[in-house]
Amino acid sequence: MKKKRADKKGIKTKPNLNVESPPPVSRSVSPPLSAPARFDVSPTSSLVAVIMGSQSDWETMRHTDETLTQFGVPHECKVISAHRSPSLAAEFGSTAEARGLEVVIAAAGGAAHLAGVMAAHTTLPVLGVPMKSDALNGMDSLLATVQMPGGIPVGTLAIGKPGAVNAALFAIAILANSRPELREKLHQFRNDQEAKIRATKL
Ligand code: RP5
Repeated sequence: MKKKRADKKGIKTKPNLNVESPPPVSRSVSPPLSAPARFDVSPTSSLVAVIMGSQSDWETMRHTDETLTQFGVPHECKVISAHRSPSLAAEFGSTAEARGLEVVIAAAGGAAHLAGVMAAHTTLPVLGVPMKSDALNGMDSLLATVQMPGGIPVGTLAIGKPGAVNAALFAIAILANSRPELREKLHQFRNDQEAKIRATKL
């Protein structure tokens, strides 16, 4: 229970609430942080979008680009940051399906929220690639990407280059469900891989 204030003689007193309020401060209402500009929703020939939080991620994500190119999968690569360009991220995610994309691959490092933000805005399959960060070797990126709340899935791949390559192969496997020619290329890829292992002499 709260005790009432008491003066030095022990007589209980009420707090003085008659304090003059300070003069009103003039306020102006600021415009929104970033005015939403509509993303170009015109259809794309790309089946896969490869997006990354920074240009510094390209050194890793070029392996996704190269793998998709190797399989002849039409794709587009863009820098979109969940934190530095939040409106663009929301626009890209929410228009991805209407543009004709079928898979989104999203790479980010550190507080890596890009894949999660994409998944929040689209029901297309979203594959997350955690970048190997300087500070924590990619553990931060991995946990930020993989620990999604139930209901908003992100398929998270390995940290760095293996994840970048596998994100492309996973996207191709998804597309191959309705494209026999891609299924055939995937089988050939696996066979070539095995042949190399069998032929390895130490
Ligand atoms: C993330 O922050 C990016 O995905 C990148 O991995 C990391 C560092 O970005 P930069 O400071 O190199 O632009 O958003």
